[in-house]
Amino acid sequence: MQRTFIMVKPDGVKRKLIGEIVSRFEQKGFTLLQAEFMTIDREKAEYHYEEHNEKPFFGELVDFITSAPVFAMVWEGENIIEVSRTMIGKTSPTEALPGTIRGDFAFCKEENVIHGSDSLESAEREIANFFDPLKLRDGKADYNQNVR
Ligand code: RTP
Ligand code: MG
Repeated sequence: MQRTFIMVKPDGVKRKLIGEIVSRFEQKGFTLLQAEFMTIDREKAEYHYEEHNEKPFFGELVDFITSAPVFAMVWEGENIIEVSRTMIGKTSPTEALPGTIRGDFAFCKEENVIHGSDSLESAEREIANFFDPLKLRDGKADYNQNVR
């Protein structure tokens, strides 16, 4: 069982896509462990996107993600890191396929609705950046309701 960090970005919150996104993850059988609206400070945002800190778009990326509240979540499920990246779709709207979240809702690369961790290491690191891992809900009680 894996955990991952999923975040509805400021554009997704403004466009009222939280319900749609939570619904897709629930329908897939994944379990929500933690969720919170938060306005990210620059320090947390720069740490979150640290791998991009040399890129020309880094400043604008941090400006955008700190510009308005995000809806941050921790989800759990089998192979959820890889599966959630598939559900989210490619970074650019010109490549994100219909049926993926970005394919269905995003129309620009800089504001693409949702973030999902891309590896076990980044999931652990990102969850710890935004939540106290010791306070995560135990989702076990939900699992017998999953359709498999
Ligand atoms: P994310 O981390 O937000 O889930 O997105 P991702 O893995 O699909 O893409 P990543 O390569 O990690 O890039 C992080 C975010 O930076 C913005 N970006 N802008 N202007 C550009 O060329 C450019 N390239 C990337 C995107 O908003 C991307 O989601
Ligand atoms: Mg990324």
